[in-house]
Amino acid sequence: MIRSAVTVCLVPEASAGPFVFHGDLPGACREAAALGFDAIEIFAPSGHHVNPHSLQRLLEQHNLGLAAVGTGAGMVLHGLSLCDPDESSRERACRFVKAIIDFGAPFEAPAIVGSMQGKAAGALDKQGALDNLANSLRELARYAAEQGQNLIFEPLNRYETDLVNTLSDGAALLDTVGADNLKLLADLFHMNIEEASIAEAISKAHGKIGHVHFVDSNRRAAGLGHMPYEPIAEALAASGYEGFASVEAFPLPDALVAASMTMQSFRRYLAG
Ligand code: LER
Ligand code: MN
Repeated sequence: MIRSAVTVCLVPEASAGPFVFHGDLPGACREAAALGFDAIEIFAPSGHHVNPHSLQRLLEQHNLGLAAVGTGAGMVLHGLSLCDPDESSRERACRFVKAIIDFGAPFEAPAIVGSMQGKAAGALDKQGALDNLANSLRELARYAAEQGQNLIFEPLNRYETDLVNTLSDGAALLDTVGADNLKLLADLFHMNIEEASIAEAISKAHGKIGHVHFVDSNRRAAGLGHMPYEPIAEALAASGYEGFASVEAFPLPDALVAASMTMQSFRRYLAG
């Protein structure tokens, strides 16, 4: 069974980012539960920002899970990346992600590595950057495995990284890293830009997908663009995907409409 989740951004510097709820964690949990979501996904400034006991109470109160925790604030706030040519900066990037793994683990919520993969961007040759990234991910996947957790790696579109743009690039990286608990994130927005066929890419990544960002072609809520959801849903079902479909979309026309549109599309295409 695929479960639904909705994103909550707690990073003021990312207030223009593609997250449904911003700033108010208790309010977001209340709305998410009222709309029937199973879980929230948090984008936090660090692994130390949210008090785990308060979060536990909040989630219990609303019967919600924690689907995943984003690590992108390491890049947005501190310019950290897991492919950095400087070893001590790379270590800082790994420490930042480890703190988020520690935060998520008691909630069984994996950390997501998206923009923290960094870019080669001329500073490094691409292979050198990919080697650094693979070494960082190997260390982080081992760290997550010690806590019984997956680590989620997200291919991003070409305007955000020059390293890993497609699920098949991601699958090749997973092979290099060689950790069973390292899984891919299929973000339908990035895939709409990069994949020849979103459904075929999902089918080929069979068994390797650990999380889905459920969104439309224009990064608005599912149903407000031209994403071909039927073949995508069929491909996810055929591959036995049982993780979260988490809405990472702009709060347009507002957060509540975006969240409830997504829930309608989730029920239409992915639930049951
Ligand atoms: C994060 O999940 C994402 O999709 C990225 O576009 C953020 O940079
Ligand atoms: Mn995403």
